[in-house]
Parts: sequence; C-alpha cells; structure tokens
Amino acid sequence: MMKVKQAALAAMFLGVSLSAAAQEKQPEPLQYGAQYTGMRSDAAMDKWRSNRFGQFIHWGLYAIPGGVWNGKTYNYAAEFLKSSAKIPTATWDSLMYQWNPQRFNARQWAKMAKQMGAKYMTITTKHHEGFCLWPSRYTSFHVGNTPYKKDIIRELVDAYNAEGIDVNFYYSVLDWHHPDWRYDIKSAEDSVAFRRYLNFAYDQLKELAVNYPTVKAFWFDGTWDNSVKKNGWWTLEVEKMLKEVRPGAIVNSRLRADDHGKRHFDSNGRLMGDYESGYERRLPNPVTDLKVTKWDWEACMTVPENQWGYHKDWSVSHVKSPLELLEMLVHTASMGGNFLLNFGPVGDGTIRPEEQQLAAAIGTWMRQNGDAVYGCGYAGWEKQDWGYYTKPAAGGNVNMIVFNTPVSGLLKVKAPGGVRVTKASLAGATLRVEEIAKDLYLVHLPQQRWTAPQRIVLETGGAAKTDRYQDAKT
Ligand code: H76
Repeated sequence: MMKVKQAALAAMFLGVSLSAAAQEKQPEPLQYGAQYTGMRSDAAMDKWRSNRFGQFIHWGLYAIPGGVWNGKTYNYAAEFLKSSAKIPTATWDSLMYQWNPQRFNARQWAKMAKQMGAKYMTITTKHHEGFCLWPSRYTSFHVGNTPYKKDIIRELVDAYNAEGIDVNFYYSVLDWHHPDWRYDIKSAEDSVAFRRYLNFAYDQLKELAVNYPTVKAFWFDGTWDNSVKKNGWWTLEVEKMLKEVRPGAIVNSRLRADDHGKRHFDSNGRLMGDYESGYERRLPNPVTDLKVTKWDWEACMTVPENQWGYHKDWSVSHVKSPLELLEMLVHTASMGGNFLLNFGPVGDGTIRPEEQQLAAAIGTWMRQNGDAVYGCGYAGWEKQDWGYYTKPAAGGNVNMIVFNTPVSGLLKVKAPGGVRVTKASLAGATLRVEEIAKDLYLVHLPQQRWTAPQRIVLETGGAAKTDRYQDAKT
C-alpha cells in the first residue's frame, strides 16, 4: 500500500500520471530479439567506435560493364545493372570469365585509404549478384575460377591490415545467382529450398570468419525480403556463430530479424546486433532517430546520388565534393556515429581519378584535424548554425568545426549549464571570447576568408549539469 502511494507521489513529481506509468508495456519475451541492451564497452567495440571514418568498397562483376549494356547506359545503380537491363542470370554470370583486373594493386588501394584517413574498410565479399571475391568452397561462382584466379579478399585484408586499417566484410544475404534463394516462402518446396540456402550462407559466413582471422565486423545487406523475415532464428544463429568463431566480432542491425520478422529493432524496440546501420545515403535525424537512447551507429554514403559499384557515367547526378563529404563526416562524429564513404573501383583494378582526388582532398584536412574526429563523439553542447561540436570520448577540449562562417565573424557558443569557456584558439592563435549572457558567448573570428572548415579548440572550466543526448538538435 505504502509502495503504491510512494509511486503515485513519485509519478506526480515526475509529471507523469500513475496510470501512464502503470500502463507501461512489459517487454515481450522473445527468442530471437536483442541479446543485450545498451552499448557494448569491450575493447573491440571501443576500437570500432573510435575509428569513426571508414572506406566502403563495392567491387564485383558489375564493375566490368560499369552501367552500360549493349551500348545502352542505365542510370540506376551500377550494381543493379543485371536487374535494370533485365539480363538473364546465365548471361550475367558469364561476366566472371572476363574478371581479370590486371591493374589491381591492393597495396595501392590501402595506401590511398590510409592517406585519406580511413581507419577501417568494408569490402563486398559477395553482393546481390552472388559472385564471391574469395575462393569459397561452397560455390564455384568465385574469383578462383576467373582468369584472375587470385583471392581478392586475402590480398585486401593483408594490404589494409599492413597499413593498420581494420577490415570488415560486407555480405549480401539476397543472392541472384543461387538457385535456392527465395524472396518469400509460399510453398513447402520454397521452405526446403530456402533452408538449403540459409545453410549455404551460414557456411560461407563461417568460412569467411575462420579463413580471415583479422576480420573485425560483418556488414549484412539484402535481408529485407519476407523469406529472411520469416527466419529470424537464422539471423540470431549467424550473429552467435560469428561471435563464437571471432570473439569481439561486430554485426550490424541490418542482419537481424526477430520472432515476428521485426528488423533492426526487435518487437520490444531494442536494437539487435551491435550498431544501427539503417542510415543509407543519409545521416540520421538526431531528433527523431537518436533521441530515445544512445546506441552505436554508422551512416554509409555514396559520392554520386546512388552509385555503389563502378558506373562509367557520373554526369547524370550531383557528385558530392570533398567539402560536402567532410561536413557529413564531422556531423556524423558530432552525433556519435561512424561514417562509411563508398568507392566503386573500375573492372581493371584501378580507382577512378575522381575518387583518388576526393580521397586526397579529404586526407589533407584529416591529417591536420583528424583528432577532432577519431575517438570523438557528441559534446553535449547546443548545436549552432556555424557547424559542429565534437569531444574526445576519453575527455579533453571541445572542438568547434566551422563550416559556415557568419558574415559578422561572430560565432555563437552556448555552453551547457555549469560550464565556462575559458579560452578559444584557432591554429594556435587565441581568439577573443566575449561573454554576452549567462552561458552565452561570442567567439570572434579574425577577418579572413577560408576555403576549408576551420577547427577551434575550446578550453573550459566547470562541469556540465546534464548531458542529455536530446540536446543535439540540428
Ligand atoms: C539497395 C541496396 C544496396 N545497399 C547498399 C549498401 C548498396 O550495397 C546497394 O547496392
């Protein structure tokens, strides 16, 4: 009795009615739902989180036609050409006899990624077309049976690891090549065939985890069809198997479906897998997507509007500039996420000049300012129009990364309650900090025009009274 009264009183103080509190939904017991709540804090996950900037690579048979089939250019995503141009599977699959990237040099790719500042690389071991970049013993549709013969995945893992870059594996569950793949389960035959398919994919994933022991994470794709949603148990089996074979392994939420076919987040609203990977060609909205709780996440981004694999013609859509992509990277870090920037190498093994130039330009900025990105996350300061705050997770000064310099040269800074700004500096030079109201400052920029985002370091005193993630409004 007493307890109820206390609860009622507490509820009144908290501004919620008792009935609402009492009605709060009990979590439903799930067999295949989230395996834990909150964020992982082991060394492998800490490393993944501190990487912040990754290189995505889409490479497969689609890199050979590059979006052009029988003289006709298909503007939809190059890696979907088989479907856009309605090419029969046997015809598409025979592209493997042309797979001979004589100019491929894994060490050059890895050097370019290193120069760009990437801390991890995610490679398509198998995209929707089903072609495997490693010599899998579970299919003959792999690189070992092409004129090139060599194991591309091995070359890449070795070269990137030698540069100190983590390698992660993208794997498409959807498979246009495998006869047992099903989009839905509508008959007993479907369920028998699809069961064979799931065993095949499980075996391939185990093969990847066993044969490439330095792999850090698995990036699943092509998991949205009913067939997979009806087999949530399999997605959990895969998560468990990968973590057993490779302790510390990380899987994305996109792999997962629960007992009811709910994806990414289970029927109790809990994130499945280790990080949310639903932000594709967009950054999350910090208010609607991230306000409820904190979880790890990654956004993946194309350079043109929607091309992942190599497409010969980039003229039909806007091609993002290094500055636009840098802004997305910094914005992502400021909201506590990782940014995975895509590259689509050419069929001959080279990287197109546009991507090389882009990597070089991003790298130039990252060499000077990378410590405001790597290991950094949400700073807990109210977003301002000039750009983004970041703060090292390990503690340290707050960074202001200025993308939009106001004509006035005055940068508004609203400190969290309890925090004082004691100093602001830009490239070692102290800037004037004017306190104009409680917790409100103006940082005076020198009268100068910039062609690159500027990074200001704020020294502070005191401690924030609250650190509410919801405050990161944009
Ligand atoms: C749709 C789709 C796929 N998901 C992206 C990450 C690319 O792999 C694209 O082909």
